[in-house]
Amino acid sequence: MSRGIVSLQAGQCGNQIGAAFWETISEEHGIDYSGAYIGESDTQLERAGVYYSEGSAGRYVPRAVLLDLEPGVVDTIKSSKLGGLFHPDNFIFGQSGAGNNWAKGHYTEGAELIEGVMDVVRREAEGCDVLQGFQVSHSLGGGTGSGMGSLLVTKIREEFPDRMLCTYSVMPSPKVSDTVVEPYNCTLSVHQLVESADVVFSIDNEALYNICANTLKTKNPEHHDLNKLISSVMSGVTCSLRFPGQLNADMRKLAVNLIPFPRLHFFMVGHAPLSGIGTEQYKSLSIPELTAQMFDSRNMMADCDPRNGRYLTAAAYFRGKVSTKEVEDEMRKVQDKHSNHFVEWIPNNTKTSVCDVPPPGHKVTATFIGNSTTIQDVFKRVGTMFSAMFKRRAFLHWYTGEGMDEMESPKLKRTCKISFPNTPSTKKQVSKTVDTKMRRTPRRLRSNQFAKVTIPLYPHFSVSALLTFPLSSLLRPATPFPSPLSFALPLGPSSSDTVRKQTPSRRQFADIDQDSWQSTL
Ligand SMILES: Nc1nc2c(ncn2[C@@H]2O[C@H](COP(=O)(O)OP(=O)(O)OP(=O)(O)O)[C@@H](O)[C@H]2O)c(=O)[nH]1
Ligand SMILES: [Mg+2]
Repeated sequence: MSRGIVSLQAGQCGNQIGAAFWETISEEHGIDYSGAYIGESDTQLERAGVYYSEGSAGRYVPRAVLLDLEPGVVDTIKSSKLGGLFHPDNFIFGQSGAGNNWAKGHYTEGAELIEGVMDVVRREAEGCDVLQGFQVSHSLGGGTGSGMGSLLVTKIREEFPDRMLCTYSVMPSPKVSDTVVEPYNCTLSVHQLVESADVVFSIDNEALYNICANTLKTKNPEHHDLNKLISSVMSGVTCSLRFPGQLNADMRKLAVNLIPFPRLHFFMVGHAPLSGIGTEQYKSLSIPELTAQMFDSRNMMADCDPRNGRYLTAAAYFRGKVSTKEVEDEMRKVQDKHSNHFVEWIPNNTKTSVCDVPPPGHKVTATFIGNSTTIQDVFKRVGTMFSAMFKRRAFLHWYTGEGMDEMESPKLKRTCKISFPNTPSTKKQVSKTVDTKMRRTPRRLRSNQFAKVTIPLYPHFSVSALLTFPLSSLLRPATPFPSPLSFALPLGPSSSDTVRKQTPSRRQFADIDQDSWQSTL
């Protein structure tokens, strides 16, 4: 009897990383593009039921739901070699798109499509012998994956409150995308994920880009290159659900062991080995080497350095024929050597899992999951860009046009939600809650609804780094909402600065980031 997982992929990014994931695991389970089993080992099928349902004539069908608000990407997957693998009824798409607007994905266009999606989700969930949970892949920067993806997460949470819900959420980076409203979309989504998801694997496009460019020496990395990294992590994280092993973990065990407080469930992930083209054979793949690589900040798929904070908890998933004892000894050694990077108030805070089956083409690999206080650096990066625009109310009309109130909020309050027992000096605050009044559209949605923008705040061990988001800018806009005239002649000290702020570019993001970051400090 399999403990099934239903996989959902929303928007362009979600569908593209979802497709890469299914391609990777189908190869691992010996399932070809028509759903037929062509493998050679019983272990490939033993737990295939976790991700695949069995169709007629022994056909394996991914328990996947593919959704988007525009047909393009879903059509591309349908007509690709992988297209025949999926159930034709599980492709759900709209026509209009969300146009990078979270509000369209969450409240208007997405809300119209969501019931159709939930019908398919229910059918897939009922088809499992025992439902273990859900995984959602999406980006936080666009309109569909972030807006509709987070709506989906909320709906699933309502309908299946006791099932595990984890997301693979791609954080935006100006290095990969030049969509200016991404910080808004990302912030609004994170707020939903704090409340509704059990586990969020925070995959940062900035870090993926750096890995491709610096470690793998890929010239001009593209989505395809980033997605290969993501799919290897997704495959690593899920391997012990999919294959029998010596030391096993499931979604709930992972969550129980890694999440000391419910809102602190944003994990950074890493993978080893990562080697540049043609250099693999020069590297030793011993357990110590793999472990060292796995903990290396350059292998982390979040653009932050774990040495600047502390791990609350961590997990390592080894794949291949390795000795459990050697792995555990090595993990203990790392922990002893770098004890100052692990909080001391959670004894034995690393979890190890060993799965015998390596990914094709490798003898041994390792995937790392860390619940580190430094994940706040990623939020901080997005938050800095958010507040730079928000204080000028830039682009807000796109959101208010969909019925959201412009996040004006004179009486925002900060709430300390969790207190950390026995935490060193800075235990006083770990979360901030900002109540933000947002009125939905009276046409299609409830009016006068209140939503909270709630951002997790990780306990950090230097007082200056307590801020996760520079939310102060969200609390009270620095300038009044600009009039049409001031839009035409925007605010700003010099005319060149004005022009620069009117036409945001990648370069400008970098400037804004640095300036505001310095002023935050
Ligand atoms: N890693 C990765 N990131 C992607 C990919 N496609 C898009 N992105 C990122 O996702 C963000 C844009 O979101 P999309 O997924 O394209 O948007 P969407 O969810 O389809 O929403 P709309 O198109 O706005 O309706 C940007 O930050 C992109 O850099 C991909 O294949 N891989
Ligand atoms: Mg799209």
